[in-house]
Amino acid sequence: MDGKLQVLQGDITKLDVDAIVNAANTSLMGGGGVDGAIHRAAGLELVAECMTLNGCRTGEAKITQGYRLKARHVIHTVGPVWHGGGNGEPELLRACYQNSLALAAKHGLQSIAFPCISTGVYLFPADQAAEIAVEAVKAFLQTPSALKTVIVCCFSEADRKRYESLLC
Ligand code: AR6
Repeated sequence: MDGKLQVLQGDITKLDVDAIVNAANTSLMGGGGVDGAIHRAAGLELVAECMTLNGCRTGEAKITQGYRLKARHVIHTVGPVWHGGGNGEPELLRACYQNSLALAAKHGLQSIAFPCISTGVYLFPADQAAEIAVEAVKAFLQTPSALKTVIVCCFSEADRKRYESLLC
């Protein structure tokens, strides 16, 4: 592998990386969960830039500056809402990781941190989401790009252990 996948437990808004990924909604106007935490920490300039982006479709990704965050950029992606798994949810979640990584690489970013997209209020089953995330990141890291460090930033101990068990 060209780059490295690491697992951390903590608050993604505190990370000093080139980009943190936001588990946003299609409006990009902010919300609860990690989205709310990122907007609170970044300040109102973030929502002002988001207003210029015309939203974001599920599975796609858009980039902004990081404003008051330590992270230089925020990559906003919209995970699928879980409706039982037969509505393309796994493919859409994989696309969130792939499109966020491709956007980071296109901008020459070297480090990126992801939350556990869709596994909060969007109710994607955590085990399946973690498998998809790890597979998508590992596949991306097989191809040469500027990205050297990919972090999965777990909020809960349960998520951290879930990812650690997939990586060992
Ligand atoms: N740092 C890292 N992870 C966090 C943090 C944090 N500060 N806060 C929460 N998490 P969710 P979703 C974890 O619900 O399921 C928003 O309202 C959380 O424990 O934030 O993709 C948006 O606007 C969980 O593991 O995102 C959308 O409407 C993970 O982040 C909707 O929620 C994702 O939980 C998106 O739902």
